[in-house]
Amino acid sequence: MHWHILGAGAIGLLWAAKLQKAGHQVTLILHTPEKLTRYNDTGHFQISHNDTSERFVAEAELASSETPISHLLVSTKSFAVIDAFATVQQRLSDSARVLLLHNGMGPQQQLTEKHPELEIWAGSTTDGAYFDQPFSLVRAGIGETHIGRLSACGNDRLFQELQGVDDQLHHATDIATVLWRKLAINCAINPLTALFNCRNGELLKYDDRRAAMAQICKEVDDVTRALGFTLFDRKLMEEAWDVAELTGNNHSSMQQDVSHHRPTEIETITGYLCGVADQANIATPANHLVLEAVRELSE
Ligand code: KPL
Repeated sequence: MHWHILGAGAIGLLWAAKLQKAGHQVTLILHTPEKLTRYNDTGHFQISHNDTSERFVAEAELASSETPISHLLVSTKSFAVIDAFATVQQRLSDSARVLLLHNGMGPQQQLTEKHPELEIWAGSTTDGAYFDQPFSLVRAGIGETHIGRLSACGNDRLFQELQGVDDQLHHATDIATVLWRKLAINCAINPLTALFNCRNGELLKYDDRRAAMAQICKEVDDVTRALGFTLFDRKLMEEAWDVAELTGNNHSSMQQDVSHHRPTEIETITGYLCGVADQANIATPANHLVLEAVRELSE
Protein backbone atom coordinates (compact mmCIF):
# COMPACT_ATOMS: atom_id res chain seq x y z
CA MET A 1 0.00 0.00 0.00
CA HIS A 2 1.07 3.58 -0.55
CA TRP A 3 0.55 5.69 2.58
CA HIS A 4 0.63 9.46 2.65
CA ILE A 5 1.44 10.84 6.09
CA LEU A 6 -0.16 14.19 6.83
CA GLY A 7 1.58 15.64 9.90
CA ALA A 8 5.25 14.74 10.18
CA GLY A 9 5.37 15.11 13.96
CA ALA A 10 6.56 12.41 16.33
CA ILE A 11 3.67 9.99 15.76
CA GLY A 12 3.60 10.62 11.99
CA LEU A 13 7.29 9.81 11.59
CA LEU A 14 7.11 6.80 13.90
CA TRP A 15 4.32 5.43 11.74
CA ALA A 16 6.13 6.32 8.52
CA ALA A 17 9.05 4.22 9.77
CA LYS A 18 6.86 1.30 10.86
CA LEU A 19 4.97 1.27 7.56
CA GLN A 20 8.13 1.46 5.51
CA LYS A 21 9.77 -1.36 7.47
CA ALA A 22 6.70 -3.51 6.82
CA GLY A 23 7.10 -2.95 3.06
CA HIS A 24 4.65 -0.11 2.42
CA GLN A 25 5.50 2.89 0.29
CA VAL A 26 5.48 6.12 2.31
CA THR A 27 5.22 9.77 1.30
CA LEU A 28 5.40 12.57 3.86
CA ILE A 29 3.17 15.58 3.26
CA LEU A 30 4.97 18.58 4.69
CA HIS A 31 3.36 21.78 5.77
CA THR A 32 5.47 24.49 4.15
CA PRO A 33 7.91 24.83 1.21
CA GLU A 34 10.62 25.77 3.77
CA LYS A 35 10.10 22.52 5.66
CA LEU A 36 10.16 20.55 2.39
CA THR A 37 13.43 22.22 1.35
CA ARG A 38 14.95 21.46 4.76
CA TYR A 39 13.83 17.82 4.53
CA ASN A 40 15.06 17.46 0.93
CA ASP A 41 18.55 18.64 1.99
CA THR A 42 19.06 15.13 3.34
CA GLY A 43 15.94 13.29 2.10
CA HIS A 44 15.69 11.16 5.20
CA PHE A 45 14.60 11.13 8.82
CA GLN A 46 16.03 9.10 11.65
CA ILE A 47 14.82 7.40 14.77
CA SER A 48 17.02 6.47 17.71
CA HIS A 49 16.11 4.06 20.41
CA ASN A 50 18.45 3.01 23.23
CA ASP A 51 21.88 2.87 21.54
CA THR A 52 20.78 2.34 17.97
CA SER A 53 19.77 4.79 15.31
CA GLU A 54 17.96 3.95 12.07
CA ARG A 55 17.68 6.08 8.96
CA PHE A 56 14.57 6.13 6.75
CA VAL A 57 14.60 7.49 3.24
CA ALA A 58 11.09 8.60 2.28
CA GLU A 59 9.65 10.86 -0.39
CA ALA A 60 8.18 14.15 0.74
CA GLU A 61 5.88 16.64 -0.96
CA LEU A 62 3.46 19.47 -0.26
CA ALA A 63 -0.31 19.08 0.06
CA SER A 64 -0.61 20.87 -3.29
CA SER A 65 1.05 17.97 -5.11
CA GLU A 66 -1.36 16.22 -7.48
CA THR A 67 -0.69 12.51 -7.07
CA PRO A 68 -3.77 10.59 -5.87
CA ILE A 69 -3.94 9.34 -2.28
CA SER A 70 -5.24 5.85 -1.51
CA HIS A 71 -4.21 5.63 2.17
CA LEU A 72 -3.97 8.73 4.34
CA LEU A 73 -2.65 8.82 7.88
CA VAL A 74 -3.53 12.08 9.63
CA SER A 75 -1.23 12.64 12.57
CA THR A 76 -1.32 16.41 13.01
CA LYS A 77 -2.17 18.11 16.30
CA SER A 78 -5.91 17.73 16.87
CA PHE A 79 -6.70 21.42 16.31
CA ALA A 80 -5.12 21.25 12.83
CA VAL A 81 -6.84 18.09 11.57
CA ILE A 82 -9.84 19.63 9.79
CA ASP A 83 -7.85 22.31 7.94
CA ALA A 84 -5.01 19.93 7.08
CA PHE A 85 -7.47 17.35 5.76
CA ALA A 86 -9.12 19.99 3.56
CA THR A 87 -5.78 20.65 1.85
CA VAL A 88 -5.57 17.07 0.49
CA GLN A 89 -9.24 16.10 0.29
CA GLN A 90 -9.49 16.51 -3.48
CA ARG A 91 -6.56 14.11 -3.94
CA LEU A 92 -8.30 11.16 -2.25
CA SER A 93 -9.16 8.30 -4.59
CA ASP A 94 -12.69 6.84 -4.62
CA SER A 95 -11.93 3.95 -2.28
CA ALA A 96 -9.45 5.89 -0.12
CA ARG A 97 -8.97 4.96 3.51
CA VAL A 98 -8.21 7.57 6.13
CA LEU A 99 -6.66 6.79 9.51
CA LEU A 100 -6.83 9.55 12.14
CA LEU A 101 -4.22 9.21 14.85
CA HIS A 102 -4.32 12.23 17.09
CA ASN A 103 -5.22 13.24 20.63
CA GLY A 104 -8.61 14.51 21.71
CA MET A 105 -12.04 14.15 20.16
CA GLY A 106 -14.17 16.14 17.78
CA PRO A 107 -12.34 16.03 14.45
CA GLN A 108 -12.98 12.27 14.11
CA GLN A 109 -16.73 12.78 14.50
CA GLN A 110 -16.79 15.89 12.29
CA LEU A 111 -14.98 14.19 9.41
CA THR A 112 -17.06 11.02 9.64
CA GLU A 113 -20.28 13.02 9.55
CA LYS A 114 -19.11 15.28 6.74
CA HIS A 115 -17.74 12.44 4.58
CA PRO A 116 -20.07 9.44 4.81
CA GLU A 117 -18.56 8.23 1.51
CA LEU A 118 -15.09 7.74 3.05
CA GLU A 119 -13.72 4.79 4.99
CA ILE A 120 -12.47 6.55 8.11
CA TRP A 121 -10.56 4.87 10.93
CA ALA A 122 -9.45 6.37 14.20
CA GLY A 123 -6.83 5.33 16.67
CA SER A 124 -5.31 6.00 20.02
CA THR A 125 -1.71 5.36 20.91
CA THR A 126 0.51 5.34 23.96
CA ASP A 127 3.67 5.31 21.81
CA GLY A 128 6.07 8.01 22.87
CA ALA A 129 8.79 9.87 20.95
CA TYR A 130 10.30 13.33 20.87
CA PHE A 131 12.51 15.31 18.49
CA ASP A 132 16.12 16.02 19.45
CA GLN A 133 16.65 17.78 16.09
CA PRO A 134 14.43 18.44 13.08
CA PHE A 135 13.58 15.09 11.45
CA SER A 136 15.46 13.23 14.19
CA LEU A 137 13.31 11.39 16.70
CA VAL A 138 14.14 9.71 19.97
CA ARG A 139 11.80 6.86 20.79
CA ALA A 140 10.91 7.31 24.45
CA GLY A 141 8.78 4.26 25.01
CA ILE A 142 7.11 1.49 23.10
CA GLY A 143 3.37 1.76 23.57
CA GLU A 144 0.22 0.18 22.26
CA THR A 145 -1.96 1.45 19.46
CA HIS A 146 -5.64 0.62 19.06
CA ILE A 147 -7.40 1.37 15.79
CA GLY A 148 -10.98 0.84 14.70
CA ARG A 149 -13.29 1.82 11.87
CA LEU A 150 -15.48 4.83 12.64
CA SER A 151 -17.38 5.12 9.39
CA ALA A 152 -20.31 2.89 8.47
CA CYS A 153 -18.81 2.70 5.01
CA GLY A 154 -16.01 0.26 4.14
CA ASN A 155 -14.91 -2.92 5.84
CA ASP A 156 -12.40 -4.10 8.42
CA ARG A 157 -9.78 -5.41 5.97
CA LEU A 158 -7.45 -2.49 6.65
CA PHE A 159 -6.52 -3.99 10.00
CA GLN A 160 -5.43 -7.28 8.37
CA GLU A 161 -3.51 -5.31 5.76
CA LEU A 162 -1.59 -3.56 8.53
CA GLN A 163 -0.39 -6.84 10.01
CA GLY A 164 3.35 -6.74 10.45
CA VAL A 165 3.44 -2.96 10.84
CA ASP A 166 3.46 -3.02 14.64
CA ASP A 167 3.17 -6.00 16.97
CA GLN A 168 1.53 -3.70 19.52
CA LEU A 169 -1.27 -2.77 17.09
CA HIS A 170 -4.75 -3.91 18.15
CA HIS A 171 -8.10 -3.92 16.41
CA ALA A 172 -10.72 -2.04 18.44
CA THR A 173 -14.23 -3.19 17.63
CA ASP A 174 -15.51 -0.35 19.84
CA ILE A 175 -13.27 2.55 18.90
CA ALA A 176 -15.56 5.16 20.51
CA THR A 177 -14.88 3.68 23.96
CA VAL A 178 -11.13 3.57 23.22
CA LEU A 179 -11.14 7.27 22.23
CA TRP A 180 -13.19 8.19 25.31
CA ARG A 181 -10.75 6.33 27.60
CA LYS A 182 -7.83 8.35 26.28
CA LEU A 183 -9.89 11.56 26.41
CA ALA A 184 -10.79 10.90 30.06
CA ILE A 185 -7.15 10.35 31.07
CA ASN A 186 -6.09 13.45 29.16
CA CYS A 187 -8.83 15.51 30.87
CA ALA A 188 -7.54 14.32 34.24
CA ILE A 189 -3.85 15.01 33.66
CA ASN A 190 -3.10 17.42 30.82
CA PRO A 191 -4.77 20.72 31.86
CA LEU A 192 -3.58 20.48 35.46
CA THR A 193 0.03 19.78 34.48
CA ALA A 194 -0.15 22.80 32.17
CA LEU A 195 -1.64 25.03 34.88
CA PHE A 196 0.69 23.90 37.67
CA ASN A 197 3.58 23.71 35.18
CA CYS A 198 4.60 20.35 36.53
CA ARG A 199 5.44 16.78 35.51
CA ASN A 200 2.63 14.22 35.51
CA GLY A 201 3.77 12.63 38.79
CA GLU A 202 3.87 15.98 40.57
CA LEU A 203 0.06 16.16 40.41
CA LEU A 204 -0.09 13.45 43.04
CA LYS A 205 2.23 15.08 45.57
CA TYR A 206 0.08 18.01 46.72
CA ASP A 207 -3.38 18.08 48.33
CA ASP A 208 -4.77 20.88 46.13
CA ARG A 209 -3.63 19.22 42.89
CA ARG A 210 -5.01 15.83 43.94
CA ALA A 211 -8.31 17.46 44.96
CA ALA A 212 -8.63 19.26 41.61
CA MET A 213 -7.82 16.05 39.76
CA ALA A 214 -10.40 14.11 41.79
CA GLN A 215 -13.11 16.70 41.02
CA ILE A 216 -12.31 16.67 37.30
CA CYS A 217 -12.38 12.87 37.28
CA LYS A 218 -15.72 12.73 39.11
CA GLU A 219 -17.29 15.04 36.53
CA VAL A 220 -15.89 12.99 33.63
CA ASP A 221 -17.29 9.85 35.28
CA ASP A 222 -20.70 11.59 35.53
CA VAL A 223 -20.63 12.48 31.83
CA THR A 224 -19.52 9.07 30.53
CA ARG A 225 -21.99 7.26 32.81
CA ALA A 226 -24.82 9.45 31.46
CA LEU A 227 -23.74 8.63 27.90
CA GLY A 228 -23.78 4.94 28.70
CA PHE A 229 -20.02 4.32 28.42
CA THR A 230 -18.17 2.08 30.86
CA LEU A 231 -14.62 3.27 30.41
CA PHE A 232 -12.81 1.42 33.20
CA ASP A 233 -13.84 -1.11 35.80
CA ARG A 234 -12.95 1.39 38.53
CA LYS A 235 -13.22 5.13 39.10
CA LEU A 236 -11.40 7.38 36.63
CA MET A 237 -9.40 8.94 39.50
CA GLU A 238 -7.86 5.55 40.34
CA GLU A 239 -7.02 4.88 36.68
CA ALA A 240 -5.63 8.41 36.13
CA TRP A 241 -3.60 8.16 39.33
CA ASP A 242 -1.85 5.05 37.98
CA VAL A 243 -1.17 6.72 34.61
CA ALA A 244 0.22 9.85 36.34
CA GLU A 245 2.44 7.64 38.51
CA LEU A 246 3.61 5.45 35.62
CA THR A 247 4.40 8.50 33.48
CA GLY A 248 5.53 10.45 36.55
CA ASN A 249 8.69 11.85 35.01
CA ASN A 250 7.02 12.92 31.76
CA HIS A 251 5.85 16.35 30.87
CA SER A 252 2.36 16.00 29.39
CA SER A 253 1.88 17.14 25.81
CA MET A 254 -0.17 20.13 27.03
CA GLN A 255 2.41 21.21 29.58
CA GLN A 256 5.02 21.10 26.79
CA ASP A 257 2.81 23.07 24.39
CA VAL A 258 2.22 25.79 26.99
CA SER A 259 5.86 26.00 28.00
CA HIS A 260 6.92 26.32 24.34
CA HIS A 261 4.17 28.91 23.66
CA ARG A 262 2.48 26.63 21.14
CA PRO A 263 -1.28 26.25 20.68
CA THR A 264 -2.69 23.55 22.97
CA GLU A 265 -5.18 20.74 22.38
CA ILE A 266 -7.45 21.96 25.21
CA GLU A 267 -10.44 22.49 22.87
CA THR A 268 -10.44 18.87 21.69
CA ILE A 269 -9.79 17.49 25.19
CA THR A 270 -11.52 19.42 28.01
CA GLY A 271 -13.41 21.59 25.50
CA TYR A 272 -14.94 18.50 23.89
CA LEU A 273 -15.89 17.04 27.29
CA CYS A 274 -17.51 20.31 28.41
CA GLY A 275 -19.41 20.63 25.11
CA VAL A 276 -20.87 17.13 25.47
CA ALA A 277 -21.69 17.76 29.17
CA ASP A 278 -23.40 21.10 28.41
CA GLN A 279 -25.55 19.48 25.74
CA ALA A 280 -26.61 16.77 28.18
CA ASN A 281 -27.16 19.33 30.99
CA ILE A 282 -24.50 17.79 33.22
CA ALA A 283 -22.61 20.23 35.43
CA THR A 284 -18.84 20.15 34.94
CA PRO A 285 -17.62 23.25 36.85
CA ALA A 286 -14.10 21.96 37.55
CA ASN A 287 -13.57 21.10 33.89
CA HIS A 288 -14.98 24.47 32.78
CA LEU A 289 -12.61 26.18 35.20
CA VAL A 290 -9.49 24.51 33.80
CA LEU A 291 -10.78 24.99 30.24
CA GLU A 292 -10.96 28.76 30.77
CA ALA A 293 -7.65 28.86 32.65
CA VAL A 294 -5.76 26.99 29.91
CA ARG A 295 -7.39 29.17 27.24
CA GLU A 296 -6.07 32.21 29.10
CA LEU A 297 -2.60 30.68 29.40
CA SER A 298 -2.48 30.13 25.64
CA GLU A 299 -3.55 33.70 24.74
O1 KPL B 1 -1.27 11.29 26.79
C1 KPL B 1 -0.66 11.98 27.59
C2 KPL B 1 -0.23 13.31 27.12
O2 KPL B 1 0.73 13.87 27.65
O3 KPL B 1 -0.84 13.83 26.18
C3 KPL B 1 -0.44 11.48 28.99
C4 KPL B 1 -1.18 10.16 29.18
C5 KPL B 1 -0.92 12.48 29.98
C6 KPL B 1 1.01 11.14 29.24
O4 KPL B 1 1.84 12.25 29.32
